[in-house]
Amino acid sequence: MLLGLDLSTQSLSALLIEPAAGTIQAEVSVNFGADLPAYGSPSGFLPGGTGGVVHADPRMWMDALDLLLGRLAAVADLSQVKAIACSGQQHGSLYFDATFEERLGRLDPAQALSGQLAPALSRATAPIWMDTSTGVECQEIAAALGGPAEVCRLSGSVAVERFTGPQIRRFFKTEPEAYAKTARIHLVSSFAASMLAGESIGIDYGDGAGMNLLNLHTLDWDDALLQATAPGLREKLPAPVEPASIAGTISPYFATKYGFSSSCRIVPSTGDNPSSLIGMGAASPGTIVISLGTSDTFFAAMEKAVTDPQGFGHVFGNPAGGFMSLICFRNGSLAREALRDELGADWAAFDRAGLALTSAGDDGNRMLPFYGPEITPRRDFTGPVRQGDAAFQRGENPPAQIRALLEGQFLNMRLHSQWIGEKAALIRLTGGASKNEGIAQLVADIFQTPVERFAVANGAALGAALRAAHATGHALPELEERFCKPAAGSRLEPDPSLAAVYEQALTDYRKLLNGES
Ligand code: ADP
Ligand code: XUL
Repeated sequence: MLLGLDLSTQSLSALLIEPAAGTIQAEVSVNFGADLPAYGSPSGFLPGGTGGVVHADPRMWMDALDLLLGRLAAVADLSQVKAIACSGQQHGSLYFDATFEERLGRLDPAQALSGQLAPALSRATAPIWMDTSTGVECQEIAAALGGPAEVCRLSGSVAVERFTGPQIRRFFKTEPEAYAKTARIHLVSSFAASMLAGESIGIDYGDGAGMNLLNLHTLDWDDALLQATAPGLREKLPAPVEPASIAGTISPYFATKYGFSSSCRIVPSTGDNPSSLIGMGAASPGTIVISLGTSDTFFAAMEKAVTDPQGFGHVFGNPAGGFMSLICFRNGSLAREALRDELGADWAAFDRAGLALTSAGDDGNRMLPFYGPEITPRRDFTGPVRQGDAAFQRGENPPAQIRALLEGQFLNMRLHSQWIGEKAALIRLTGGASKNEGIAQLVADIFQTPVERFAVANGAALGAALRAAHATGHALPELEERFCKPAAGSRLEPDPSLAAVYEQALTDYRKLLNGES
């Protein structure tokens, strides 16, 4: 059996698979808010941060690992686990002093992880991906490199507030003494693997590319980026590692405490989006994954590594080799819910029957579908921008508002993914809104690409389990064949008669966004 763990924003989950049979043997999870209330983090982070600061308590993640493996050991024989891989929320970082490695190496199974590792924290809390406090640091890093385009060319992304490099720079500037005491910096994902291995494990090219520090051409830390970020940084970072490799063997702590075999292997971790790419069966170019969650994300394996000249999209290492694109849209379900509540409507109004009240491209009613600041495109919207007939512009005619919002969202996604320059054969849709048939059909029509939906809810944990299997000798195409199946009857074909309508709508949308109409 192979084990995949996903340390995400709100929970830590485990998925145990039997690769030859293609079966999921066990699935357990720990919810940070509900299971570990003492950390005062109902949504997985410490509330009340000011100036864009969003941090989490790393001790909560340590306790969660003990709790999770205790639950898993109660339902499965962990001595049968050949290898473990982890996935983690991207960009978040943990800071440890010089005692960390030694503490990791002599963990006592009679005690909890948190009591033994927390004393090594040189920064009590960990900034996570929701943190937007580093605008100044992003500008400083870009300036040091001669502009944002150079940061993007080297690292695959312009300097971004949530990315780890700008976060490290802010720590160095605001707490120089604590930074100087820091001997080891981990990402959430590499920290999870390091606990399991009892030694620091390297950072893979998938999650490493979310730091503005990894040079995508050399797949090593980039000296110019390191220097622009903070002094002495190379020594504090674990080395970048090939994702499909064996990084270590399980620590005696976990073998003794939870019954793992002492030969169980630890595979390098990756970020939750790269991991989902594998879990959604999209490891090879040609399949796009669109996740309709709180925010919407778009990602796909890339044929060739190109970067977004506008600086909104990102390029990460693909854990299966090569590269992947990732584009985040902040106003996903957030905006759909805002309009639903504004109109006093329900999700049925966003589904097939509701959308059937209007027609595609509805008489030129267009909307820039943003209820607050957006990151793609990066702009401080304060509410939707409407263009169309008078009633529509006044916010009347609910069916037209809903269609314009949804069309605006997916036209915006199509427009801002054009830099990738590849036509996909298939879209795999996941996340809460993907069960909505009307929305799924709209995605198929606007992209003129078939859409499939998935049965497995936790693509990141499944991706981790498949990576553990891949790294221990199972072929990825066969694993995908067995595990990455669309839900029966979930495939939707695009309506070819709408191709021209949405081509025109895309042109109109672009003009509205650029203020040309
Ligand atoms: P998260 O990003 O928190 O993991 P999920 O992928 O679980 O989010 O998606 C949850 C969201 O899905 C809800 O907040 C809700 O807006 C949306 N949602 C749920 N059901 C529907 C539906 N039938 N139609 C459209 N959106 C839906
Ligand atoms: C990606 C990002 C988020 C986190 C959430 O850039 O910030 O998707 O990975 O888990």
